[in-house]
Amino acid sequence: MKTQQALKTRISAEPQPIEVDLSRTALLIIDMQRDFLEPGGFGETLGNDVSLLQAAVGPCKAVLEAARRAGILVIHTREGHRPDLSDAPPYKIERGAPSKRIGDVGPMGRILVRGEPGHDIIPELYPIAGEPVIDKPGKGAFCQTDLELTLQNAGISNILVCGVTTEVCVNTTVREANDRGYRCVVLGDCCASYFPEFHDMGLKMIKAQGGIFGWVSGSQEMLAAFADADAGLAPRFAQGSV
Ligand code: TIU
Repeated sequence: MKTQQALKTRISAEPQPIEVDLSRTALLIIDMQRDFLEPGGFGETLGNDVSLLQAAVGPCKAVLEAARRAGILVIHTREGHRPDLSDAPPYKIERGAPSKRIGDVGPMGRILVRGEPGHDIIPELYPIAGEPVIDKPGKGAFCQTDLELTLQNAGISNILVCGVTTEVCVNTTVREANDRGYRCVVLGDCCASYFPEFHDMGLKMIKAQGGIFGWVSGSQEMLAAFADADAGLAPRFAQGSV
């Protein structure tokens, strides 16, 4: 992070706008890996149409570039396992009837295994120096990782969440983060699912009941919030920002 100075802004969101200090805000990009977004990876072995996830790439890239310009902490996650699969629960490997199982060799290397081409983040959103990459064995990014330590060390209290899939790793991570005291703003068009109806419901679940797990916004709203902060408009929102 380039600055620790308060950089307050207001994000238009549902169920209500949220005022945040960008110096205490991280962008968390969940599992934008070739294994989920490209043919021949884990997502496709499960029987999914991976092209559905492409919709999130452009909006995610726009927010990523704005976050980098603003100097906020950017964190990427990757779902995957050790080559010996010692951190993969047996049921995760055995369950269902995928065309290839975790650890099998596919066109992008071994499915969902760290170090393989398919496990890597897509080129459009590739991490740059200074952006932590959290490898996670499960769906939630807090489970058996050092994400929380990384957030604490950076003084983060707000998380902007993007990535795939909306109802699986995004939802699980938001629920984990919410219970740990983080304010999560999920950028809806920066997330995607193999099931459009699950994407819609996944977002609705987060913002229902007064924002039971967090807030839902979008890339355009977030870009406007970055621009407001950049233009020095934010002080009018200073009261009560977090
Ligand atoms: N299958 C599915 O929808 N998702 C996952 O297995 N992982 C993530 O969401 N990253």
